[in-house]
Amino acid sequence: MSLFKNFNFNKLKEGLSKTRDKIVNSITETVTGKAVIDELTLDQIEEILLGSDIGFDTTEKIIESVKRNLKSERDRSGEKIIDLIKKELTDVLSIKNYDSKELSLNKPYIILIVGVNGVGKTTTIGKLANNYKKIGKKVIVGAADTFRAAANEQLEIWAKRADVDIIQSTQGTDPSSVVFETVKKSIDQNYDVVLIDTAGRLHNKINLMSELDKIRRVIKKLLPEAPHETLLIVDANTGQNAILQAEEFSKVTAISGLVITKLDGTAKGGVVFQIVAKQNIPVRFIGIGEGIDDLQEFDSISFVEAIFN
Ligand SMILES: Nc1nc2c(ncn2[C@@H]2O[C@H](COP(=O)(O)OP(=O)(O)O)[C@@H](O)[C@H]2O)c(=O)[nH]1
Ligand SMILES: [Mg+2]
Repeated sequence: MSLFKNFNFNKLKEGLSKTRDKIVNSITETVTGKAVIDELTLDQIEEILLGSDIGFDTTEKIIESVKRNLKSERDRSGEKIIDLIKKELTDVLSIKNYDSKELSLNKPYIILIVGVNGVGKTTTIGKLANNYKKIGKKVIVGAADTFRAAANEQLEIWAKRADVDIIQSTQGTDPSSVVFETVKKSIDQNYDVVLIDTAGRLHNKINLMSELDKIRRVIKKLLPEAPHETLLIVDANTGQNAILQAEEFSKVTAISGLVITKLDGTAKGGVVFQIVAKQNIPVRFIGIGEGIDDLQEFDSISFVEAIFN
């Protein structure tokens, strides 16, 4: 069940149009008019899937399943093949997602946002703040990206747009002091949701690890069960790099969910399947535009439908 009220299937479909061109339209062309799918057609489908960022493992799973079904089923039409592909893709994404009860059971509910520079962390926080605010939550954001000078200002703009509170910082401040202040205030003043922005420096793994460790320790000192979610933000446009980032971040800290941004206007949406299959981390939200309302809760069935529809 969705928590936010902004789900818009048409917008999702529109955002995924280039991904659809790459995956579905090519497959449809290949199978159209074929009453029976032969080996050659299967090879062509495999080639299309391999070129579509969904990854080798998922492609092989799909091809195996299609072969199995071709043997046993009477219906060997192109349509049937598309259905099988959709089913396999949905399966990949259907790993345990988050339980919406958690939000009401934990107050304040702390969400830590991590990811490399430019992937959309601050923007995602603005969009999330807006969504939580709209469902009646008292929200505060913490500007713990103290690395870039403009980071605080950017988050401040988003906080104003979403009409939520912010703990600001100046460049060079210890991020964990900002985190402490934010979480402390959220406890003292009865906030529901806390969103923490962080700096995304992956150039030095040791640094990143110790910084994220310190942030987590500070949060846990105040709230032992928090952070309730640690979301890794990745930019779909970066394709294989997004997969590497998920790998690297998983090594340095526990990631509870993914946010995949910039799915609008990229043909690399297939990367969503590859990241989930490789890291076994659920996708929580997807970004489909730069506007405040362009973040949706992720749902595997609608996502696959939107690609194929
Ligand atoms: N098209 C599109 N742009 C996005 C999306 N999310 C973020 N952006 C853009 O990505 C750029 C970097 O975002 P920012 O939040 O500053 O990234 P950060 O460095 O990780 O905090 C900005 O220009 C955002 O408008 C999205 O879902 N779609
Ligand atoms: Mg930022």
